[in-house]
Amino acid sequence: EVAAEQTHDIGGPGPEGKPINDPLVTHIYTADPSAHVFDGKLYIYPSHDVEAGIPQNDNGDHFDMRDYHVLSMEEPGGKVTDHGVALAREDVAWAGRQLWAPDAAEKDGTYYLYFPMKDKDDIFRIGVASGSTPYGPFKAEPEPMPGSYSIDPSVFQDGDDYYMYIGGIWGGQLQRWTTGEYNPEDVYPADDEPALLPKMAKLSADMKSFAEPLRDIQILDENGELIKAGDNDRRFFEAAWVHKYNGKYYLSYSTGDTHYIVYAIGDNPYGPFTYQGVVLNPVIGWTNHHSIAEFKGKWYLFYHDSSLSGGVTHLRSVKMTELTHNPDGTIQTINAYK
Ligand code: FUB
Repeated sequence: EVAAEQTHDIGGPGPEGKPINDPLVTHIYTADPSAHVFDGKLYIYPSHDVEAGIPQNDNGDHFDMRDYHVLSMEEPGGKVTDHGVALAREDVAWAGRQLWAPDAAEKDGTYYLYFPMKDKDDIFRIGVASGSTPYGPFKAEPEPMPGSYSIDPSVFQDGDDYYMYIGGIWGGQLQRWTTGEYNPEDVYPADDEPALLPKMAKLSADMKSFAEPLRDIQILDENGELIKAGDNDRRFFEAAWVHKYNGKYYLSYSTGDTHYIVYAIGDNPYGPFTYQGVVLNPVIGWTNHHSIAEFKGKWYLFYHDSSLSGGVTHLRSVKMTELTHNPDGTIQTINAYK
């Protein structure tokens, strides 16, 4: 079902102080765009932001989303189609609250939607749902992925292998899993200790579980040392995303409270990854969350900001803009505004 269609502008520059790029859609609020090309068409799997009337706090309770819509487009800058509700909270047996940043993958003609949500005990888990089209509807498995926790799943396909990356601190609860078991207390390293790291694992052949234990993804500085917890401009916060360019693996992520999207480069999907620099400078709104994908021969950054809602942090809109890899493999930093 086509709920809305809209054209948009991904070119710049806009007037002084205004966003360079238009929201991809304006009839709903959308965030955390995970982009993939399936059958030559671009599909975006965003969060669907709503005003739930919940006061803002550091746990992100105000991000109380209830369903997902999938967006698609045939051409960059072309018409955007909203395919309507692809999965709703009430269709998930283990549902508690807060449908946060999702991602999707395709294998053998089946499409998988991966989503973080709090279970009935208010613990974030990763769910999986599947369907026969890229835009759903998706049918959720009755239980979360075994052994899954925290938020922001993203799936990277490398040949025949699929890898899931997860994690987010603060409201994303990663700091409650430092022993491997859930601990309701928040345990953070000291500023001069290594930062908490995102986790990853290869997916099983049926795409519904981890094929191996989740492991840390090491993010190193220029001296080969793990980035420290107090290095807020560079340490991992949430929104891990992996893309491959010229045989190298790029891990990009949000630094959360310093509001950057940054990236690190490695030689394989497991890392280690060495920090390189900033992909996207801070945007309007607290969160910064992105994906990177190649579409029709060009690379794009998919991101969000809160410009459409006048700066309301939990009412965001997804956007896209071109991303450039330099000849040496580094990425040119993007400013969302003039
Ligand atoms: O959209 C809810 C949460 O906000 C996401 O899971 C985080 O990455 C942040 O964007």
